[in-house]
Amino acid sequence: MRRNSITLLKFVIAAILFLAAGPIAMKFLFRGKTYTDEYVETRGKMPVEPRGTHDYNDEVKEFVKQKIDWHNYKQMAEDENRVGPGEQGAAVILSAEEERLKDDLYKVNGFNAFASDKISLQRSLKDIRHPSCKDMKYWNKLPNCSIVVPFHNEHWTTLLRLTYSVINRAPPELLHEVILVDDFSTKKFLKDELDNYMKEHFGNKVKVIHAERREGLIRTRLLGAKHATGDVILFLDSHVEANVNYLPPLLDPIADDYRTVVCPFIDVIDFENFNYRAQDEGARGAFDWEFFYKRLPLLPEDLKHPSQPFKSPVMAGGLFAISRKWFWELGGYDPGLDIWGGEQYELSFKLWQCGGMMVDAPCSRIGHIYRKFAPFPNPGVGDFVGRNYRRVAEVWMDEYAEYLYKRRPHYRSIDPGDISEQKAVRERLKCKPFKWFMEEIAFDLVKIYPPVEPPPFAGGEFRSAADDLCIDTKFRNGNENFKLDNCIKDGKSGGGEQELELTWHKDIRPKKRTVCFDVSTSVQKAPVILFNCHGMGGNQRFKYNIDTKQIYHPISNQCLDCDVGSRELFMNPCDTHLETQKWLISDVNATAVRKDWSER
Ligand code: UD2
Ligand code: MN
Repeated sequence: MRRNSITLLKFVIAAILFLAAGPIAMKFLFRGKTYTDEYVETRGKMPVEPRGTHDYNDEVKEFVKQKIDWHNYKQMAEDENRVGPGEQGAAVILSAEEERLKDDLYKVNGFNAFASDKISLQRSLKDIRHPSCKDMKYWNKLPNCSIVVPFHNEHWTTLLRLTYSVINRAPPELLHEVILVDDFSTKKFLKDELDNYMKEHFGNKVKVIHAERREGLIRTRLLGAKHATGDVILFLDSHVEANVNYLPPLLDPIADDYRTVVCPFIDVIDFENFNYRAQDEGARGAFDWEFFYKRLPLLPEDLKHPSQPFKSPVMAGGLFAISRKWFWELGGYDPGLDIWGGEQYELSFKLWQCGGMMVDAPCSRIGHIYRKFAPFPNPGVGDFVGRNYRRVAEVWMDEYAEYLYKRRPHYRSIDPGDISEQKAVRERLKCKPFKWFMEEIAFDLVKIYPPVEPPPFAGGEFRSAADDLCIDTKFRNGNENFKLDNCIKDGKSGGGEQELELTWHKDIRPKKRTVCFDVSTSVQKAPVILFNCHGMGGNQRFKYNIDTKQIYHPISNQCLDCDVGSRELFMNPCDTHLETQKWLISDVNATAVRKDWSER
C-alpha cells in the first residue's frame, strides 16, 4: 500500500516535471554539446525496459532524463554463488602433472593458456570497485554501443570468456553488438569453428569478420569500426574480462558530450594463474620521451571523488569507449600505423588537441592479461614501432618531436611515409599545438619525465670508508637484496654492478636501470632492497651529506651502514663517528648535492 502510493507520487512528480519543464530540463541536463541531435530526437524518446531498482513507469511514454541505478542485481547474485576453478577471480592452481603439460600453449600465447582452459567461460569476478561505485547512478537513456575486438591468434578460451563477460554483464539494450575482427590468424579454430560457435550461442549479437591479409591491430580496429553501427564504439583487447556493471559508466560521460572518450580502469589478470586483481587505484596516463606508456599520480581533487571520472592525458591504448561520430570526425586512426604501437598516442593527442576530452571512469573495471612475452614474430615489415612513432611525432608533436629523436636518434632516419592526410585532419579540425597539450593537459608530465634528463647529483662507485669494498647491485631485480663486494676498480675478482647514481629523482639506482634502493622500515639494521623506481621519493628518497659522507634516508631518519665482515648493507641511526656509515662516491656534483641536502 505504502509502496504503491510512493510509486504513484513519483509518477505524478515525473509527469509534472516532464510536462512543465521537460524540454528545459533536457537542455539543462545535456549541458554543453549534446550527444547528437538524432540521438535526442530518436533514442531520447524511446521508453526503456525496467532494469535493476530504478523506477520506470510503463505509462510514461515520453521519459524524463534522470540518473538511475543500472546494476543487474539478479546477475550479480548469480555470479556471487558460483564456485569452481578461477571463480570469483581467484588463481587456478595446476597439479604437478598439469604443470608439465602447460608449456606448448604457453609458448604460442605468452600466457598460461592451459590454466585458462581450466576455468569456466562464464567465470565470476570479485567486485573490486571503490565501495561508492555501488551507489553510482547514470542517465536512464544512454547511447548504445558496439564492442570492437581485434585479434591475432588469440587463444580460444580467453576470446570466448571475453565474449561472455561483456554480454553477461551489460544491459542488453545498451550492447548493440560485439564485432570480433580476426587479423589474419593462422590458428585453424579461429575460422569456421569460431564463426559457428558465435552464431550458435549468440545469434546476431556477435559478428566475426576476417581480414584478408595481416593488417596489424590498428587497421584491424578500423575494419571493425567500419562495420559498427552502435552510437559508441568500445574497443577492447582480445584477452580481457569485463567486471560488474562495466558499461554504463563508460557511456554516461559520452551522453553528456559526444567528444568525450572514456577509459575503464584496467585490472590485471595474472598471466600465470588468471588471478584477477587491481593494478592500482587509478592514475592519469602519460608517456616518457622514449614513448613508454607511463602514469601520473591523481590530482588532489580527483582523490576527493573516487567514483567520479577524472581527466587523463593519454590512454593505455587497448580499452576505451568513443562515440562513433567523434571517432570518424577525427578520421579514425592513421591507417599508416602498422601492426602494433603508437596508436594510443596518436588518438590521445588528436582527441585532446582537436577539441575533445578523455576521462578514466573508476567504476568501470575490465581485467586484461598482460602477457609474459610477445609470442608473435615480426611479420617481416621492419621496425614498425619506430615508424609508427615517427608518424605520430611528425603529425602531432611539433617541436616536442625533437625530444623523442634525441633519445632515439635513429628515428630521424626512418621514412614515415605519406602523412599528408593526417596533417589535413589537423588542419581541418583546427587542432591546437602540442605545446598547448603539454601545458594544459599533461601539465605535470615534464616534472616527472623531463624531456632532457638532468645529470645525476652523484655517481660512480660507492666505496665504504671502512674497507676497500663497494656497493654491488649485481644486475639484480626488484625485491632482491644486495651487498658489498670487492671494488671492480681495484682489479680484484667478484665485482658485478657498481656504477650507481644518486639521480635527480633523489633516489639511488644502478646506472641506466629503473630499480632503486628502497627501505620500508625504520628498525635497527633495516634492510635495503631493490625495488622498481617510482620517482616519488618516500621509501626511495636518499640524500648525500658531502661533509660527513653519510647517505641519509629522511623518511626513516637513518643512515646507510654496513658490516664489512659479512658484507651486509642495512640502515641504522646516523652516527658521524662510524666509518661504516661513510661512503666515498667517485663523482659528486657538490653544488647539486649541497642544494639537495639543504632542502626537505
Ligand atoms: C598495449 C595495449 C594495446 C595496444 C598496444 C599498442 C592495453 C591493455 N593494451 O599492448 O591495445 O594499444 O599497447 O599498440 O592497453 N593484434 C592484432 N594484430 C596484430 C597484433 C595484435 O589484431 O598484428 C591484437 C591482439 O590480438 C590484441 C590487440 O591487438 O587483441 C592488442 O595487442 P596486444 O595485446 O599484443 O597489445 P598489449 O596489450 O601488449
Ligand atoms: Mn593486450
